[in-house]
Amino acid sequence: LALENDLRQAVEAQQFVLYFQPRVDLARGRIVGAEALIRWHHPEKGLVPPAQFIPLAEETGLILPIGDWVIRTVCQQVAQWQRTERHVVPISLNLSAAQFKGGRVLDTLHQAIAQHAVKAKLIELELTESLLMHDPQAAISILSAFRSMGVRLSLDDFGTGYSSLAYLSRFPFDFLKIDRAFVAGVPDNVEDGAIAKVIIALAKQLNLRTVAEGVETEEQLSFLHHLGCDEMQGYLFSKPVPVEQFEQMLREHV
Ligand code: G
Ligand code: G
Ligand code: MN
Ligand code: NA
Repeated sequence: LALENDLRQAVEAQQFVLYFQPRVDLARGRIVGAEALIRWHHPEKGLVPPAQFIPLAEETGLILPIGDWVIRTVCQQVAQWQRTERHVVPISLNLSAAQFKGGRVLDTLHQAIAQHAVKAKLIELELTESLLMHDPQAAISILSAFRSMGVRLSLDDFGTGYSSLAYLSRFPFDFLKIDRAFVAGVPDNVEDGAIAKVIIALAKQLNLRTVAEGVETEEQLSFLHHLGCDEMQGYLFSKPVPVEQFEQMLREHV
C-alpha cells in the first residue's frame, strides 16, 4: 500500500524516465531502432526497474496515466530528434492490456503524433500475444487502426504467450520479437535452438522481420544470424541506457 501511494504521487510528480536499448541490424551493422523502457525515479529508493512497479500499476489502473506519459514522451523525444539529429531511428514502446482495451491508446497516440508532428513510421508499438488473444477480433480492428496511422507494430515476447498461429497471420505486424527465454538457450540447448529456427522460418513465411531479444554472446549472435534473424537487441550490444548516452551511440553507429 505504501508503494501504491508512492506510485500515485509518482504519476502526479512525473517521476519517470525512459531508457533506450538499441536494436541492431546485422546485415547493415548499424543501429536501426531502440526500445524505450520506463524507470521510476523514486525519491528515496532511487531508480526502480519496471518489473517492480508495472504489475502494481496494472492492478491499480495507474498504468493508464503512466502509459499515456510513455506515449507522449516517446513522441516528444522523437520529434526533438527529427529537428536536431542527422539520423533518427524508430523507437518502440511497450503497451499493457488495459491501454489497449477500449482503444484509449489510439486517442493518446493520435494526439501525441499530431501535437509533436512526429513521423508515424518512427513510432513502433510492442504488443504481446496474451494481450491480443484476450479478444482477437477487437485486437484486429485496433491493430488495423494503428496500421492506418502509419506506426510500426511488433509482436513482443513471442513464443512464451498464448499463441494462435491462425491469428498470427491475420494480425498486421511488421516485426516478431523472439523471447529471450529461447535466445538464452542457444546454441547449447538443442530444443531452444529448434524453436528459434522454427520461429524465424515462420516469420519469413508470414513476411515479418525477426528481432532476437536478450542477445548476450557472440555465439548466440552467430547462431541466430545463420538462421536468418534480421535484427538483435541485448547486452552484447548495449543494455538500456539514458537518453544522452543513446544519442551518443546514434551519432556514432547509425
Ligand atoms: O527494462 P526492463 O528490462 O527491466 O523491463 C522489464 C519489463 O517491463 C519488460 O517486460 C518490459 O516490457 C516492461 N516495460 C518496460 N517499460 C514499459 C512501459 O513503458 N510500459 C509497459 N507496459 N511495460 C514496460
Ligand atoms: O518484455 P520485454 O521484451 O519488453 O523486456 C525487455 C527487457 O529485457 C528489459 O527489462 C531489458 O532490460 C531486458 N533485457 C534486454 N537485453 C537483455 C539481455 O541481453 N539479457 C537479459 N537478461 N535481459 C535483457
Ligand atoms: Mn518489449
Ligand atoms: Na520482449
